[in-house]
Parts: sequence; C-alpha cells; structure tokens
Amino acid sequence: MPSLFSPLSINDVTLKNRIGVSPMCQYSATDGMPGDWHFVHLGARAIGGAALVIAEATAVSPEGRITPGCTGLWSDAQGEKFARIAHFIKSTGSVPGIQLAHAGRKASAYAPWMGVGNLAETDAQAWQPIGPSPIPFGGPLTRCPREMTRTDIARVQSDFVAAARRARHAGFEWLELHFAHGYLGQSFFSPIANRRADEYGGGFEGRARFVLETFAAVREIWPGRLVLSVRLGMTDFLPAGQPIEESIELVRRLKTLGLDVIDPSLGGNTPDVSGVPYGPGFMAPIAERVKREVQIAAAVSWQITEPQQADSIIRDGQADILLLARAMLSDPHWSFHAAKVLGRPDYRSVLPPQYHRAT
Ligand code: 536
Repeated sequence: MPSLFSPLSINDVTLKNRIGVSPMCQYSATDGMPGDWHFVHLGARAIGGAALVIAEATAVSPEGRITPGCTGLWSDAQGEKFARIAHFIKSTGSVPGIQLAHAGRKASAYAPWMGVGNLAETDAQAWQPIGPSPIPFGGPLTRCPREMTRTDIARVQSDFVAAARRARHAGFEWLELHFAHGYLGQSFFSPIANRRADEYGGGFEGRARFVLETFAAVREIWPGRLVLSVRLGMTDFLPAGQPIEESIELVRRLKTLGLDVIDPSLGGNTPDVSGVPYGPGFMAPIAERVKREVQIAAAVSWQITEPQQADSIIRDGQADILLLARAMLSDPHWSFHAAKVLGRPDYRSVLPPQYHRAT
C-alpha cells in the first residue's frame, strides 16, 4: 500500500488516507452564508476520495471577511448551512473541517475576478479594516487599517471562540485557525505589520500574544477528541520579516497549549514575494523542519500536484498530511487517480460504490 493511502489517527479522528483538501476561498457567499456552490464544491471533493475536506477561510465577524463574498460563522443561520455541508462530507467517509479566519488589514478587497485590491471606499459594500497598527498592507491593498484597541482585541478573540462553538455544533471534526498569509493573526506576529507599543507588540512575547491567547481561548471549547490545527506563516522570506526560528518557537508554545497539527505556510505580510522559493513542493523542507524541531504532526501544501511526489513526502516523513488546493481544482478525483498511478490494487475503492465503474 502506498504511504499516501495509509490511515492516520489524531485524537479520536481517523483520516482514511493522507490526502486533504486545503481551504480555498470561493468568494461566492451572500452575507457570509455558504450556499449550493459551497455544498457542491466541497461535497464533490469528499466524493473524490480525500480523507479530509477543509472549508474555506470563514470569517469570525463581518469585518473579518477578505471580500464581501467570503463565508462567515458569526451567526447561527450560517452554522446551519455549514451543518448540511459537514454532514454530507462525513457521510462519504471523509472528515469535515473548517478554517476560521479574520482578514485584518487585508480585508475589504475585491474577489479576484471582480477587481484588484481594496474595494473603493465609496462602494456600499466596503468597510473599514482593522489591524495591529495603522499601516496599509501595500501594493494594491492601499486602505489604512484602524489600529485595534484592547477592546477590539478582546472582541475578536471572543468572535473566534463563538465561531468555533458554531463549527462544533455544525458537526466539523477538524478546526483550523488561519494565522497565515498576512491576515490578522499573522499580522500581529509580524514585525512588518505590528508596530504596537503595548503588550501586543514589540519583541517575540508581545507579537506572539494575540495568536497564543486566541488559540488558548478556542482550545478551551474545542473538544480534545477532535483536531485543532493552525495555519501559520513560517516566514516571508524577507530580511525584515520574522525569523523562521521565531515561528518555530511560536509553534512550540502552541503545542504546549494543545495544538494537534501545524499547517505551515507563507507569512504574506507584504506584497513583496521576491524571496519566496516557488517550485514543486517548496514548503516540504519547512514542514519537515517544524515537525522535527517541535515533534508535532505537520501538514504540507503548496505546489504539490504529482502522486509520486506526494507519496514520497509522506514516505520520507517530511509531513503527515498533504493539503491540496489547485490540484483538487483541476481534478476533484485526484485521490482516485493517484491510487491508480501508484499501483494501489483496490484503487476503485477510493471512490464510493456509485462511482465504482470509473476508469
Ligand atoms: C494565497 N491566497 C490565500 C488566501 C486567499 C487568497 C490567495 C487565503 O489564505 N485565504 C496566498 C498565500 C500567501 C500569501 C498571499 C496569498
């Protein structure tokens, strides 16, 4: 059996293989409500044989959306819509997951096919983004965030807890907190975005505080039998960003607080991506390093498209779980095709019985 198809248990959750669907923004919600699009998009990928399907970056409050079309979990009505999706994913034998997010200073933007950068301030759908410091992201995101007060910080943290409770009631078994890509959690940790003079800024302890406090508050209400992961930008690959050693130390602290899985990614705190070493599987060495130095289960994503490459990342112990996005867009049945290519004799069983005549 290829390593890619070995099961993995974390707490009381068992993944039937190592293939997960990474959260992918669809910009297709109305008032934060997931609709038929999300049901079919996520449901189809669960049918396709992935062991884990994580719903897109879902905002904990309206101002935490990236775009007006982002999903949210700030209301019980949104929770009910998500429950249908979670239950369907579960019925296919896949684990339903969701990523909770707050876009911070990168909020109030156009969906990629609607425009570039921030919504015009005169647009009725635009809103005032918030962030650790009044510094715009830059590039096409020109809008200056309002510096968060201590009250704002406490409110956003309780929004994360309330959304996590709704995710649990909706039937999700895997919760990921999005602290990467320059969004709110990441921006508090970044010396590029965070210039605060209070206890939420400054050195490592101050810049790590928002992430650690938010994680600890969610951990209190998220059951120990389920899985809690964090997507953390490990580095911006720029000299002015946080050193990767700081990020590894943050993962160490998160582990002490009960982190189950680290999902390493890019910092994304500036529009300058000149240092990012793009190429097939370029995050795998970073996942491997965090996994080894912190002794924690790790996911890996970014430019993983080939079954052989995916299988060797698992076989060599660089990561425990693959989170695929673009590969899943081009082929929702990626797992089935991977099983075939890797010579799994019962590759047809990757798909449900309704699809057993697939070739
Ligand atoms: C990739 N993206 C990540 C998104 C949505 C937009 C595209 C997200 O995490 N919700 C990206 C990665 C790293 C830095 C910038 C953008």
